[in-house]
Amino acid sequence: MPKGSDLMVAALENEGVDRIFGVPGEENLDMVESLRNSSIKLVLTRHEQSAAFMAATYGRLTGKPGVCLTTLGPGALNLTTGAAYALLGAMPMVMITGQKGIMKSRQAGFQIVDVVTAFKPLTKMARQIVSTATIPTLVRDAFRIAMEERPGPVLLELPEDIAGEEAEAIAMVPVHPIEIPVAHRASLDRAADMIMKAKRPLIMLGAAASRPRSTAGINGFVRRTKIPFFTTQMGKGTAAGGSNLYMGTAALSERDYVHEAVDRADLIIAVGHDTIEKPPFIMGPKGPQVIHVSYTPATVEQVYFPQCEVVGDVGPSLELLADRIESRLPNAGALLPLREGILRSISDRNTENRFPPTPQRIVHDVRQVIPEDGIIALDNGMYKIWFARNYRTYVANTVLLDNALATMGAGLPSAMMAAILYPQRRVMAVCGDGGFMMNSQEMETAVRLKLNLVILILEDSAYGMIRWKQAVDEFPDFGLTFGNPDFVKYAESYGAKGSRVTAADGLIPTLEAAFKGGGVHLVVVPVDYSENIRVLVDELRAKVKPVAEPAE
Ligand SMILES: Cc1ncc(C[n+]2csc(CCOP(=O)(O)OP(=O)(O)O)c2C)c(N)n1
Ligand SMILES: [Mg+2]
Repeated sequence: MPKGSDLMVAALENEGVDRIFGVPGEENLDMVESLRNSSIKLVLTRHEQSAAFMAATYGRLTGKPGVCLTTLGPGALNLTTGAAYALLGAMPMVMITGQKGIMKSRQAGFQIVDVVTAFKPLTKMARQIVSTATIPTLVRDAFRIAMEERPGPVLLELPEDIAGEEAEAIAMVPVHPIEIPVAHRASLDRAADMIMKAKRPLIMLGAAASRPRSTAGINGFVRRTKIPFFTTQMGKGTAAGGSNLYMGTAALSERDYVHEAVDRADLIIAVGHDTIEKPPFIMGPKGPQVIHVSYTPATVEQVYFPQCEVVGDVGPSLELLADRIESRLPNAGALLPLREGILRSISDRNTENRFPPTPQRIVHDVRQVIPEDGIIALDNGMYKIWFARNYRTYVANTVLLDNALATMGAGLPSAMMAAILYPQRRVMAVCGDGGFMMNSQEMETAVRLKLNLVILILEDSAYGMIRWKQAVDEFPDFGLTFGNPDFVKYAESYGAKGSRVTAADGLIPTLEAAFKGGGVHLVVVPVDYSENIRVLVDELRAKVKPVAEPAE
């Protein structure tokens, strides 16, 4: 006779789950035993937070929920940041947590936290499983909810007595494909009319444009309309940035070079914009009109209130929109003359030979060693603005960054997930010395899994981004510096390799050798952050007043 945990694992197999990330506790032991007898691999991590970051990244990259597993109380609560990461970032994820038995209580209140309630504001659904009979339907529902637009995390709590209880063999709920409806004809006609009347149209590609299902239709729309485009931080790569229509990425909310185009546009077609991102531009009473094209209606904010909405499956809806306007847009390229100036300003001084290198030089050098389909996964720190702004992308989802929760600590786990999914591609985690140390213990997991992965650490011995903001706000320099371990020895102690860059022209050969050598290789490079003030404050302030805002 099957037990509850067997049904749970069968239901996960029914969903096509191949891996579960996590740290089991004694309340999960039935589940672990059922997994041992299944086709699903249990991938142990060294902290539940990284299990959640990995599962969420699986969801982000595949469109199907990633799954993570923890025990009750302390283990479950370690998932909170990962849940918020998936919720804000719209990444499908299923979390399975243990709990003490619910039919008898022989340990009183020991370790018991109301996990389901704690996760209500961090999930699309959080439910306790109270009977084995409901497992197949609850799991099916959990996966549907996690996946459907707007995607996000769900939590199922499996108490240990339900997991261990003998159960009737119950049939699984078959999985079938679900198509998303295409936008209504009236909204397409209205949008087409606005675009044909626009004098200076511009496309913006936002976070939802990066969904694996959207990218083909978006590329077609850009190619057929020939309207120039810019991206948000999380929309990078959705249409080939190598194209001659790419105008830049909005890493700041205003007054960066890309905003020269934004400010002059009279119409912005915002494809997949999700207002969880730090605003890529600020709408005002006088600014450009906005057409919101996405899977779900716009969220109206003080800074975003579109005048027209095209709601439906983004790729096919854009195809229908392109059918209406292709070859009927005499002004499509009106903003293109600004392109060269914007891109030139951004690549300014990116081969300068000073040591320690500037962020611009580091971005430039990283691009040299990452092929077009290679993936970089950024943690959160000052360098994220530089990479978002300066790093050109050619393929969707090749820059994994978090401009939603913007949490530190996700860089390494998200890179590890990418390395698992794409073993043939070069994958690099880019971390600050602060953010890396928040989940550096996962080096052991990466080594154990025999991943090919380069970890680049930018060392300034400080929480540099906050130190920058402190200086911008004219506070004295205080309280934001720290010491670091010897990163090379630290890597070696995990059985990884480690290298330190010691000259301006040393980064490219060190990274190249690290990729060629294979395995897990940590490369540490000191960074000269004086450019943060020179470019992102002084230069942009001189260009247009007042000062630029930091990214979070
Ligand atoms: C978990 C978490 N804690 C704090 C912050 C606030 N924060 C944003 S960037 C940053 C500093 C990052 O330092 P580091 O990783 O060394 O990168 P750097 O800016 O120095 O390049 C901090 C503390 C955050 N975003 N996430
Ligand atoms: Mg730092």
